[in-house]
Amino acid sequence: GEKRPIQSPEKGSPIKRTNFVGISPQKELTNISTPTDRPFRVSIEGNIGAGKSSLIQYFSNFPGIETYPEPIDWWRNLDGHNLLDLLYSDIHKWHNTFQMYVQLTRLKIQTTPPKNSSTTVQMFERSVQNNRYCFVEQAFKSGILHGADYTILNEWYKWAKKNCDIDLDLIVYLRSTPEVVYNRMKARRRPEEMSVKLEYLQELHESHEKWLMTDDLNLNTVPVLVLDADTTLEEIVEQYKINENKI
Ligand code: D5M
Ligand code: MG
Repeated sequence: GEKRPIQSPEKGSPIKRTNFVGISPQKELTNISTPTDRPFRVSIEGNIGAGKSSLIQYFSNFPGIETYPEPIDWWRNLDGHNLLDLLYSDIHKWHNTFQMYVQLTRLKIQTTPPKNSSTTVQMFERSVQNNRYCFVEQAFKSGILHGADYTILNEWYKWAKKNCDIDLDLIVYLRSTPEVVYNRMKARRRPEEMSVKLEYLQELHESHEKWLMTDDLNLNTVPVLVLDADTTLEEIVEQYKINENKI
């Protein structure tokens, strides 16, 4: 069920966690719990190019951890349709279509039972929650998504949250600077993303910040481990190791 930290901030005055690296102090002692009936669920969150896939890849070799990279190949080839390419070719036209499918694929993945009985951790690259509070929120705010589509997506989200077990136990936020990830994205040269502007990454950064760096319990009640993702993968992993014993 719902997990609540002891203190809830006054409405309208969210606590900013500035440059925080480590587990949210508000939630550290009260909020991290190990479920008994299923593996511990972690989602890796962060902007485009923050290093989520690399971190997931790194942990895929650990015993007991099952990793679930974003199913980007499903989005790129849905019965011959490249939804990611459509999205960036005309974002106003295709955003809602893209969300409908991304949401479905994330829901499928996040409700997947563990493949092995020895699995103790399921680690996801992004989440159903991410769709709702990052991409959908950003798109609505910036006028990409019509209010009707926004409302429908939110209704789907609310229904899924209530009727499917999509709870997360920990969010790892790879926190980055938009300019840094913009350069990484350009260097990665994924063809579909070549037209993506810095402003888009800035908006996504803001939606991540609002979702994960303020203590608005309407947006997030899952404990957040914040790592500085402007550094190299080695340094990110080092930060993860330092915090490992707290988890
Ligand atoms: O890359 C994943 C790519 O997929 C990137 O171009 C963002 C895009 N993406 C992922 N989820 C969404 C949603 N929900 N809406 C719109 N676009 C999305 P990565 O480098 O893993 O972030
Ligand atoms: Mg990725």
